[in-house]
Amino acid sequence: MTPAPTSLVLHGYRYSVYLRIARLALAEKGVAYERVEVNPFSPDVPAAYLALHPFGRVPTLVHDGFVLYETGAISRYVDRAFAGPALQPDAPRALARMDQIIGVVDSYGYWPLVRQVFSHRVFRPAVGQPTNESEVAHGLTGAARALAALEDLASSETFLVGPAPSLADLHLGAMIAYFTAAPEGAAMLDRYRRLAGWWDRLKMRPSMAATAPGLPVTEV
Ligand SMILES: N[C@@H](CCC(=O)N[C@@H](CS)C(=O)NCC(=O)O)C(=O)O
Repeated sequence: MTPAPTSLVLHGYRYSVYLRIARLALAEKGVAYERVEVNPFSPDVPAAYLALHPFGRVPTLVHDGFVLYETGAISRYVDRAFAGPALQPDAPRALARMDQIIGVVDSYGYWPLVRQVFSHRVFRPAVGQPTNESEVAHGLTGAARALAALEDLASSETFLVGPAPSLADLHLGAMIAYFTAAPEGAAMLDRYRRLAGWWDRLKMRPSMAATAPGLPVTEV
């Protein structure tokens, strides 16, 4: 019997770092999918999307009717459900380190790196909104703390937890791409030797180019 065709749909906002993490996982696995644009910051998020994601955030993946939200769950599912290079190490300690780095990035990195430094220094000016310098300053303080912890956790191998890219690289990479778009962010990353070398390697991967969101040139 011929297997039923697979439907794989990723809902998300083009400028979302979390959407990009899911897209990076799909790109690294070489999996084709359909994208549906949803802006979670708009006042009228469609009811059909809120039925998929009760918190109204992005992304959400729908695979043959199986609905999954939370980026960490999506990227781990993509890694397990599809063929392609493994994005999670087998060794318990390397896997624990990967999970730890993802947790640190979500809990202590996202807000200062993305929502404070990138949003206020890069995104908001690009869409004609005012920058709050105190958000940038607080973001730089928080970012320094997060990057110092991540510098300590990063392996001395090619990628964050070993010789091959893992979900930790994709999680942090999506955020560092935005953070280093701010001049202060790029200067700060240079002070962390391991992370700076890691980023020089990671940013050259085809998956990074394939998922680059670009920057808005008009108001969103
Ligand atoms: N814990 C969520 C976080 C996702 C998230 O915060 N996405 C942002 C965009 S990068 C969002 O939807 N923000 C909408 C809002 O804050 O209202 C996940 O891992 O998927």
